[in-house]
Amino acid sequence: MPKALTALCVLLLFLGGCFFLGTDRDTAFYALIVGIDLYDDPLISDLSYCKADANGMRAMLLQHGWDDGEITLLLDSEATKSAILSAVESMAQAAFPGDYLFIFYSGHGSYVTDTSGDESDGTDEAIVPVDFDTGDLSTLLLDDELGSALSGCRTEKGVFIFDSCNSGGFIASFFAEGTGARVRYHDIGGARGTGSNGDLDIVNIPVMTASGEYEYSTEDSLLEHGVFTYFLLEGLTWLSADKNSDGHISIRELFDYAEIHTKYYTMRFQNPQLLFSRKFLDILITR
Ligand SMILES: [Ca+2]
Ligand SMILES: [Ca+2]
Ligand SMILES: [Ca+2]
Ligand SMILES: [Ca+2]
Repeated sequence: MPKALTALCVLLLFLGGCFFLGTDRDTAFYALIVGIDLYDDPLISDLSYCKADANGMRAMLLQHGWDDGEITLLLDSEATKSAILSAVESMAQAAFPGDYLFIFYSGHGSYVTDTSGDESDGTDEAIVPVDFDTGDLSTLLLDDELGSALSGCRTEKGVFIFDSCNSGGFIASFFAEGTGARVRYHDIGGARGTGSNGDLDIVNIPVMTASGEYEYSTEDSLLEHGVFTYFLLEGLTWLSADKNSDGHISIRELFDYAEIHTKYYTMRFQNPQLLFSRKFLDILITR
């Protein structure tokens, strides 16, 4: 089913910089992994595989050399708006230049009318924390708020991954400026889709989203995961995404692998998006 709310829709997955350069002993690693299946508000449909996504991503980090102490895991009732924001702020403040930040979110996503004027399409995209109250839209976690939590962050290394509906709106519209053609890459400081508004490019850390700005992100009972996350995990587990066969998986390799499989599996219902900084596109995801 789509990870969507009624008028609002969400599937969001922050899956980020998994693994990193093993040769840099001084690099500190910070991961935040969030998965929400069971929502407090009875008006919100529960999801089935977001915790599986989060647990799968945690296992993948551990397999690739992360230490448990480097990973903050928030599942279901733990994943309140304040807990998520505080974890993001803590990571952003603790990281020194060159440190690695990994954020992964799987859960509902949504959008609401933009009241701050930062969105050319008039809607802010959001993730839906477990304590979201359908009677109070301020309990959503807006892309603006995530951007603020990252402000002052001193590192540009890592990756953020969102497996949630409308998550492409954290980056930009997937329609190219001028031609209107669909795009999948958005270059910080270069060519990108329309509607880019600086929500998450406040730092230069790459962002992967499971779907475009106006799309659902889906989970699947055969895969027992969000579709995009399933293919991310597959690409990492068997190093299937290692296109140049160097034994490591770069952000570009991982995105390309999950993107093409997600598009085929969903018959182009879902079009993943990547925001990248050219100088960091080939940062390794595997340590
Ligand atoms: Ca928007
Ligand atoms: Ca915004
Ligand atoms: Ca936005
Ligand atoms: Ca490679």
